[in-house]
Amino acid sequence: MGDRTAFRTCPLCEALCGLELTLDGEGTVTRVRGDRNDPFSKGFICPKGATLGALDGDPDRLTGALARDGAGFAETSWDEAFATVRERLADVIARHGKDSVAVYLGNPTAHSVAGPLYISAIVKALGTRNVYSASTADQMPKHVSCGAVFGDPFAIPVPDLDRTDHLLMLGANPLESNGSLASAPDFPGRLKAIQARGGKVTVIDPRRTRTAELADEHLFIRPGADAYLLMALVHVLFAENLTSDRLFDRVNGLDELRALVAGHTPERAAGMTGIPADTIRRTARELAAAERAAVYGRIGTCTQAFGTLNSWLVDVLNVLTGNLDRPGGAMFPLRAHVPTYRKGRPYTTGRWRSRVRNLPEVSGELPVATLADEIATPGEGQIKALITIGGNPVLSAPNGARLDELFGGLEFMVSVDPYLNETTRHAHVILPPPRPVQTPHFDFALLGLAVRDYVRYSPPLVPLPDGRPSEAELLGRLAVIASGMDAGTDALDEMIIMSTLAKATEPAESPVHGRDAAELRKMLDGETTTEQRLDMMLRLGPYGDGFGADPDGLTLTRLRTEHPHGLDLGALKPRLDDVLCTASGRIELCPPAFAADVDRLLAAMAEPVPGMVLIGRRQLRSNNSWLHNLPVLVTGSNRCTLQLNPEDAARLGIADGDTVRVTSRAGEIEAIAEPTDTVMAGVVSLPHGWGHDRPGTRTGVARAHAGVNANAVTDEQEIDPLSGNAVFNGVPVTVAPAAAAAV
Ligand SMILES: Nc1nc2c(c(=O)[nH]1)N[C@H]1C(S)=C(S)[C@@H](COP(=O)(O)OP(=O)(O)OC[C@H]3O[C@@H](n4cnc5c(=O)[nH]c(N)nc54)[C@H](O)[C@@H]3O)O[C@H]1N2
Ligand SMILES: Nc1nc2c(c(=O)[nH]1)N[C@H]1C(S)=C(S)[C@@H](COP(=O)(O)OP(=O)(O)OC[C@H]3O[C@@H](n4cnc5c(=O)[nH]c(N)nc54)[C@H](O)[C@@H]3O)O[C@H]1N2
Ligand code: SF4
Ligand SMILES: [Mo]
Repeated sequence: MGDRTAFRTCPLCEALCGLELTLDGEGTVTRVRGDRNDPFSKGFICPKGATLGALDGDPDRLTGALARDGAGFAETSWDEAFATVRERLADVIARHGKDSVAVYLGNPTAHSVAGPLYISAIVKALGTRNVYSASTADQMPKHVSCGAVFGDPFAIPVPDLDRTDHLLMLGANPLESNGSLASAPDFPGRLKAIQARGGKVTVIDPRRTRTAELADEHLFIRPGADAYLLMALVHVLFAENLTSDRLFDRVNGLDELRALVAGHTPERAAGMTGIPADTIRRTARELAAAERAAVYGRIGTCTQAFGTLNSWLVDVLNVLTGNLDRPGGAMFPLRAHVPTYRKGRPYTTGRWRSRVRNLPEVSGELPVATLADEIATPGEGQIKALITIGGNPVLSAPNGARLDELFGGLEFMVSVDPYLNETTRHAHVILPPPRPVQTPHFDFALLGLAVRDYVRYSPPLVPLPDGRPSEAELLGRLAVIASGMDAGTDALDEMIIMSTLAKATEPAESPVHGRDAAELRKMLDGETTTEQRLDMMLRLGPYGDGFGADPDGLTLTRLRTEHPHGLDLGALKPRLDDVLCTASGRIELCPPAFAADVDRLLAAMAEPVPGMVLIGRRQLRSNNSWLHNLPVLVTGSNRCTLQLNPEDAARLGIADGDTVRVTSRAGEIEAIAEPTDTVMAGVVSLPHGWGHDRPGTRTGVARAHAGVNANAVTDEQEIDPLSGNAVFNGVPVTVAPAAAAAV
């Protein structure tokens, strides 16, 4: 067999780029290019996507199940691996109860097909309250704010990049990250297009990033101070009568909000943010004056002590300027795979609390910042066993170094992960998913955040070897084991399909209202039950065929055969009525819990300002902790250095390339210094996801470019209390030359 060309979505980040792959007769990827026929990405590709072949063929990728064997690991059969998991989990639960088993879900579980389809089944079957994920190290503040303001934690407005004239962007660096909570292939190109049509891009960031350099204006901000700036912008809109009443008949809390921001003048914010009061006033005026404007805040605004206030105030600005839910503003994408006839119930948090620190539950999980406490603290409900799925919390969680110590003492740990890395080295059983080209791809989570309505399905390109479970089968099997049943993933899928169809026949607005679920079941198409579930979701969705109700509507087969490069479903459409599901049916502009948290913001003004704070930094040719094993990605600018302002370097006696010691409440690390005026004075920046020098891993390239673990100094005791989110930005540290510190 000769070479062949195949197409699929890149699974690596949130940008949803279409890829064109060349595979040889053995199924090895020999070339990767952008898919020029993808209507959304139009051929765009980044250096990471271009290495998908290297990732797919990485010789360190695990090819079979591993079981702990003394100090190391040995390959074991899949059946034996699952039997061990079944036995050991049952044993821990029998002795310590359900809450003694914790689950940690990492970032790739939000990108995979298997994650969104089986995680809730696993969690439900375990019946544990100890559910943790990378979401509380990332975007949880946005879920909590959208949950309160719009009623739905997934109703996250995205900037309508292609039609806006004015983008105010805080804590985001899409030139490196390629965008987040706003899926936009070629984000950089879309920013340049705003400028080309005469619009303005403003970036607020403690670093002059590549995005800031591209922008028309960049304002340095002291880390963690965004809420002061945002409050002041709202203040100016009210004080100068710059608000638009376009949405005022849809909102509650306008007067409360006006009163809340009354004292938050630009002068007050200037002291905290380092941005002059005049500049804040001008920024508010420009935002209000722009015909079509969007405010967009990302991880820099979430992973800090006031993450929820920031996330909320970003949308407050979009509402007050009349830009929410209109073209060129901030809009709600319409997902092809989620029915619109079913409204959610209003969102609440705190339905239960964590055992040790009494932190509220959010979206069914507890903050990853308290995972270590729950493992370390004896008593009823103490975590004794852990399931990790696509996560590397030793390098990604706040004070991951503490987890690194604690994981070694767990009675049982099982990891679903393709690598033997810093986290999975503690597991007793590792269940590796197959290669990317052997795996189907559908962006359940990200399609709801895309800046155009769009859908694409990527079937597996290479068949699985006999007996090798897909990731769906791995996770399905874990769910079945957790529930104590003795069945396969197919049986679980069958139950889920039948109950979903039965429920879908009930609402009067449903396209299959009153129909027979068993008949609908027979109509489902797909080579696996995973594909049949996807077919079901698409057919019940807003563009779906409604199982024949709309003969021209979408089915999985139609998507696959007629739109192998993806289907563009048009620019974002106003859909506030569909989305709003607060108890009042209105936009809650001033939720009481958020207003109350402003007291904390005021109190923080009286606290001493730390002399030096740590922030993070993403790099184009990296992806959190797990692309460092690809030789082409760990060279050049992709380096784990501690950036600091030359003024600070001079004051501390630190020269370029010196080893410096960074100390915080949580820990201490040594890193190589890189003075640069792109970082504001008083701030140091270290990328996360490095620190590949732990013993017992099987990632040779990463080990040779180990770097240091930034999360050995971030502090798990600091959180944003409303969301429980980790604080990675604004961590107080001291920095000194390593030699001097040693004396
Ligand atoms: N190449 C690459 N791409 C990635 C990833 C990766 O690791 N590498 N990770 C992926 C993931 S998991 C995510 S969540 C996304 C994140 O995507 P982005 O949100 O775009 O992430 P960053 O590039 O880290 O940009 C955050 C910016 O916030 C700034 N910042 C830090 N503290 C503050 C602050 O207090 N206030 C303000 N206003 N800004 C602050 C930082 O200097 C940084 O420039 O990227 C995804 N894409
Ligand atoms: N200091 C600091 N820390 C941070 C951040 C920061 O900005 N600063 N960012 C935070 C953010 S935004 C995030 S999202 C988290 C990420 O936190 P995590 O998700 O815990 O960390 P990752 O490094 O993304 O680890 C991904 C793991 O999934 C595995 N994997 C890759 N592909 C697959 C797959 O297809 N299936 C399965 N089952 N596993 C797979 C990889 O081998 C790796 O072990 O880190 C957070 N940590
Ligand atoms: S931008 Fe993201 S989705 Fe696009 S090629 Fe790069 S890693 Fe893949
Ligand atoms: Mo993330």
